[in-house]
Amino acid sequence: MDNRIASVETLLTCPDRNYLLVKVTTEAGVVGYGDATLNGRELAVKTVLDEYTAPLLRGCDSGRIEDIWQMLFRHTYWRGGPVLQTAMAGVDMALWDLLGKRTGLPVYQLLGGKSRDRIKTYYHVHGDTSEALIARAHEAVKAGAQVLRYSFSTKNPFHPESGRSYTQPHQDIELNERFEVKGQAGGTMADTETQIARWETEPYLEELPDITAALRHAVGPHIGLIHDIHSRCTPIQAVRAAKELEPCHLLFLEDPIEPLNREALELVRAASATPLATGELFNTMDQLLPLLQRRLIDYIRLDISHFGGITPLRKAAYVAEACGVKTAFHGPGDISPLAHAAQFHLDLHVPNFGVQETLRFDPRLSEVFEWHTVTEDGYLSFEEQPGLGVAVDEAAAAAFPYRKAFIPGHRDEGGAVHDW
Ligand code: KDG
Ligand code: MG
Repeated sequence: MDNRIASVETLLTCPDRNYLLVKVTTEAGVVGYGDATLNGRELAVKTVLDEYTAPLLRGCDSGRIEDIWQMLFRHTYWRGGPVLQTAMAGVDMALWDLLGKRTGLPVYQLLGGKSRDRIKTYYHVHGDTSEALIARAHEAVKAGAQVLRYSFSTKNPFHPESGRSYTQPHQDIELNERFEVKGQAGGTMADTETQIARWETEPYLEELPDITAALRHAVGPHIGLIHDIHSRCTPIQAVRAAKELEPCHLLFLEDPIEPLNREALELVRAASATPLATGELFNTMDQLLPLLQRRLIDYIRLDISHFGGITPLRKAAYVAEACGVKTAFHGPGDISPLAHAAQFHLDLHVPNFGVQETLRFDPRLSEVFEWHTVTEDGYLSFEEQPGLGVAVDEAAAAAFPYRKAFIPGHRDEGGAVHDW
């Protein structure tokens, strides 16, 4: 069989939101797919892939996955950053998918086999008020959820007439009896230009401890609770939040401060025993390594599409294992089912798996992607197939053309830019 790469192509599709897919085909006609979606900057990644990566890869041995990763990372000289790493991720996932299809094995088997039988997941619950949030949490727990990521809206003290108007990002869910979930990421897509919402952190910090305590009381001690501050605190505000949430025993507090201000995590760590998680904005190992070496976090929130693919994510998980840190890979709506599937394979394999964020995609996605997962009692399992196990219908993908969209932004009441 001729395993040399014949072509690397990109497919841009927008069934409900934009996804950029990479398709690698060998001379023997075997095809692999990967996800290269960078929400709000899809065309930049597409240009890298079409103009620079595809010509480099033609004729390479598709089985030399590590070597290709190293070549793409190091021969460009300009390495790292979300655009280049997302492009590499798409190729890397496609090559693992292709290897699985060539050998007839699921990717987790190629990685070294299972360390567990099923994957503990978490979904988002959101309420505009504490009561609404608790009602949502009860529904989720009744449907089998064991871990919940909660968010809420905060009263606007400057404009009380506007009600609860400071809202955190969330991808809330609709539940059915088997805890199959339905919904899409809230507030991650604006049509033609960046939409601006208002945000002030102090009013939110006033409400956070009481709402969390009420939620903990409502769901009892055995449901894992996760809260994502989404970079909205200064370091000292984050210290306050972590200390005040300590009695609520969170599974973890995510991105309490701006993730690239890594040094400041030390302050939060020193101040409280609230477990910490970060990493969804990291693209390369050098961003993560100091946090692991200094034991500043408990969970790594990297995601496969922005960290360069299966090859580096696996290494990051192994290094985390050596440091006693678990995985909680980022699983938002703005990466495609191919990326979620690739993470599920790693979740099954890595010994230090912690929990997996996930969602049920918009039903329109099932026209483009065919994959089979089941979640029962909060645990996900998927049907075994060679490769990643996600079939892509290219004609359906082409029927949903790209629509330019931007991630919304935030400004404070004085009009200054605020983290999202
Ligand atoms: O596009 C941004 C989303 O991926 C992000 O807001 C989701 O923070 C997120 C999470 O933890 O899922
Ligand atoms: Mg997050």
